[in-house]
Amino acid sequence: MPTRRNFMKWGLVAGGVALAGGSFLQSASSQQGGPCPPPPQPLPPGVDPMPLPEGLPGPSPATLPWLAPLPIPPVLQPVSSLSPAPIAGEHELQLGFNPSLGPLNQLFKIDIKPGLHSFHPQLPMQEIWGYEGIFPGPTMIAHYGQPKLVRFRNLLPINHVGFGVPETSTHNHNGHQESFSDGHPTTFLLSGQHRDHHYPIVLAGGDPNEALGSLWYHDHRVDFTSQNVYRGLAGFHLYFDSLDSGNEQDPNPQALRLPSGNFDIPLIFTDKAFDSAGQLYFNPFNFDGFLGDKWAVNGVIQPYFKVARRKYRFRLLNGGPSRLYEFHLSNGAPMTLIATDGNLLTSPLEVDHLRMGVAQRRDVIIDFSQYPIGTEIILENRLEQVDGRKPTGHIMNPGSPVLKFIVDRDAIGAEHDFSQVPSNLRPMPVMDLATAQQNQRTFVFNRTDGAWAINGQFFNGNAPAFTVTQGVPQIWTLKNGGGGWVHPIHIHLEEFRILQRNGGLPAPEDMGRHDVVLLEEGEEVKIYIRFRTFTGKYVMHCHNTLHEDHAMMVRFDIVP
Ligand SMILES: [Cu+2]
Repeated sequence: MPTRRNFMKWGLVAGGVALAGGSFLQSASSQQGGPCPPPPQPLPPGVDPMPLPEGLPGPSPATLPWLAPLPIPPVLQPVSSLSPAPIAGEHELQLGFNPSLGPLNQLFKIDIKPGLHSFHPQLPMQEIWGYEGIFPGPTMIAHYGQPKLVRFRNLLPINHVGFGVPETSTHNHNGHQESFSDGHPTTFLLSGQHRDHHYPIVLAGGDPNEALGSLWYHDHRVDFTSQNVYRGLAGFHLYFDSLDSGNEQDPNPQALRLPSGNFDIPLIFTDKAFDSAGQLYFNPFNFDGFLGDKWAVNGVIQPYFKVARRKYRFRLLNGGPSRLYEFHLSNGAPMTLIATDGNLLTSPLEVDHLRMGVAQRRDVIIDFSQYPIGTEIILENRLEQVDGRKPTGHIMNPGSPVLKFIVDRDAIGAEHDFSQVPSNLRPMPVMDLATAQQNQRTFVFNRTDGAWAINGQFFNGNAPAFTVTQGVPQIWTLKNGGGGWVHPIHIHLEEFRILQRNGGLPAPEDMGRHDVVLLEEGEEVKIYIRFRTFTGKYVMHCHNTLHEDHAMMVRFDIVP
């Protein structure tokens, strides 16, 4: 799908249309099914085969890949006190909650504020919005049995001009937490206000098999989520327990000892666009979805990451706003998938690609010990997509170069690899399907009157569309209402299991626990879910944040 504009773009970045065009044509002809396609050739530096997305005023300024290292967000540290003191009574479940500091009652503070950010050395430093003023925000770490309270303070400028609104509601995505602390879209903070979110870090149903892993937190302000998250309001929240303990030298015989510490790397992928002056560009009026033409990983465009010859755990997150990815390694090597939506599978799965809708997470192990020093491997996105509706169906090879791994040292001394990838990870919780069969609901996600609806209804945050009895197992059917759209559907408070996809069994990588399910064109899935521990208001919505902002969200209330 080359366009004149794309050839111009490649010419700009590669300094020669002939070089870029030749490489593209070779790979394009191989995709069209010749009898003996030539092997894919690596692209010259700076060349991206992805067509320019629709709806941008023009290509973003040229940037060379691999100029900047991959940033790793800092870990959020506790504070000794908060002033004014938190109010215990406003929290539903006060398990372990005690405003006086103790080892089980950690206090944290996050200021939501502007900060200066570099997306790339060839683009100007510019203002973003971030938790603690940085993007990605500081990584929060949680341990089961250690409840905590986080004070979110909105310090965004009240007189802000441009996309984004200085009003925020912070959602702990996939967290099992009370409604008050969930980040409901309509209970947002105005500039100058704060709100204390209590994260009890409890297991749903008290079941250790329900332990969570790779969560993230992001803005959820009704109607403006896409803009505020695009400006930078997103960060990781990683949960650990006695199995997935975050210590590859854990002496506990139950511990999985997955790669940990400096070898446990969160990666948030966000596609961005920039205007001719190099300033971040967004179009909130494209209700189909917004695509950028630059590949940012942890906030930096096409970074490199120097690795030791050992195993690493990567926690991949599609940070949106709208694009789907299909990640491959440029050398064709498999990756070991250990978790979907951050939740450990029963056993590892070898995969050669990762297809991810917005807000989905995939944890993989890559073992670099098999490669000599000097090896370079590129993580590519091969899924061609030119608009917010859906991918074109074309798998590019080679794909867009997103992140480069450079094997640059042996793993010796402090980097010695004590980690393992056990053949058994975490068992799945038991399902009560007999009861669930008697409690079924169907939701259709479709386009209505130029916006986005669920069962024909637009979002109303002020009243529940339906109620669900706490603890009762349910089967929900989620249907893509058609029209050629893809919807990544996210449910708050509890995870679900995919029972069926289009009437058949789910794929192996769908067999884990999820909080997002991708409904591709015409698809229908049946899921098993139940809502435990808390009551109150929660939401389900499309996580193409442009769809979410234009009403594809439903409030439901959990009742005793
Ligand atoms: Cu959608």
